[in-house]
Amino acid sequence: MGATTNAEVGAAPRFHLHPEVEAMPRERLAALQAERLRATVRNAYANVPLHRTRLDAAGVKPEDIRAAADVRLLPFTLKTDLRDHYPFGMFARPRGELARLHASSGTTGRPTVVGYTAADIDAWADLMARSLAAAGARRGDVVHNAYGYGLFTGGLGAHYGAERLGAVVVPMSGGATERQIALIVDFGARVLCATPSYALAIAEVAEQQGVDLRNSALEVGLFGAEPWSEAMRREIEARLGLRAVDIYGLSEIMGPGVACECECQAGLHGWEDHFLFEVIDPETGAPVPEGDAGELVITTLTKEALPMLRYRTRDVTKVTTAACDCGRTHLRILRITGRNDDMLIIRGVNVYPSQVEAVLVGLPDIAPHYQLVVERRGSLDHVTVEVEACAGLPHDAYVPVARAVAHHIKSLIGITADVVVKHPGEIPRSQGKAVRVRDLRPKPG
Ligand code: DLL
Repeated sequence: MGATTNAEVGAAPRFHLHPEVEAMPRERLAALQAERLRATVRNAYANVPLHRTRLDAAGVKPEDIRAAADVRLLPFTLKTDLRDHYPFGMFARPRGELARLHASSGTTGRPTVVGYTAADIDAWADLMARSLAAAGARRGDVVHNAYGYGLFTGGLGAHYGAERLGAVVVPMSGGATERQIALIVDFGARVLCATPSYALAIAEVAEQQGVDLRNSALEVGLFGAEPWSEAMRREIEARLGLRAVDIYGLSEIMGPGVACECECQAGLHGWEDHFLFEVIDPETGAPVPEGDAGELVITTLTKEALPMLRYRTRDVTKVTTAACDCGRTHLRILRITGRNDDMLIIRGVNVYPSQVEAVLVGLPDIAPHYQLVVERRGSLDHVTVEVEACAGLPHDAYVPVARAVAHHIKSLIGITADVVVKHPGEIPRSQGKAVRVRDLRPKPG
């Protein structure tokens, strides 16, 4: 298993679950988008007062939408719009016509609440099944689902998708890591769904227990819900003996399965028959040229209960429409570097936690667990990078290792950071989304 199996899977013929849409010529995809965009704007205009007011102010009527590019006529929607219209003010269907609600707690104030009709849940299951298949999952596979079940969209999103694919789902949720490992082995899971940080925590506990998951049936992992680096991908692949695939989504738009990597692992196919993707300059709102970094903006094309017009995700990425070796025609979102709001500015240098991760993972003597502590010293922001010693590293090596790590960070990212080496196990492990930044700066206002 392990590396050999990965090679075999990589050589397998590229399987498309929905071949007629996944390989649709881009001109036909654009025509489908135009038609669905018009219907979405019609739904939003007729049923959501906020959208109607904004569209009227912009002088745009649903009939004005003739091409996919006309999305640029539409006003943006922000996360604060959902909060301001808590709980159901942005829904285009009355409560009695909904099949499900999800919510995310957020760090401040009211949660963000999202709703789905039965048809929305059905489309989501299809897209998650398509994503699982693109990653290499197949009918009959045992899918161990360690995404949290509950208001978070990860657990139920992956669950319905795996069932739709015809896989056998183990609805494990996060936590009870030792039990997870036993069940992965005993049930012969071929597919693992988890956040990348939790996947690493599973690998670590397995190693401590003397269980070599590289010898298990695991071959494919769908990891997402938080930013992670290529270095982290290699680390997880080496320690779990599987192909680690990146999966993206957000509850405001649907949940997991908005975009997913295929077996080529060369960027996440954004499913353009259901969503319209743009990348904009966050300052001006203007589109950036293809391949340039900017903020991802997503418009839903089929959602009934919660149509979203040009939702500002705050996620920073690049996209490409270049052909992929898998034969899918849908554009690829390159790895999400981080969120606008997670970006730190250290002495004028913009830094995302995932960039620090890329430097840390794979360095000798330290384990791939870390946290950034940000403080205000005088008028400047200062960052301390807390890393963890590998088991067995002698104490008198901690200071020289810290110095070496600081040197790598300075030379590769260009920032000066204090580095503190903690004892093995001292950095908190996540069961879901990892907390990468402890921000001790005074809150504005
Ligand atoms: O995290 C949905 C999800 C569940 C995606 C399971 C993938 C797997 P939210 O809790 O609403 O939804 O958080 C969405 O998480 O705007 C990104 O900032 C971040 N995020 C999600 N996937 C990725 C990824 C789920 N692959 C927010 N890479 C998004 C980087 C990601 N960031």
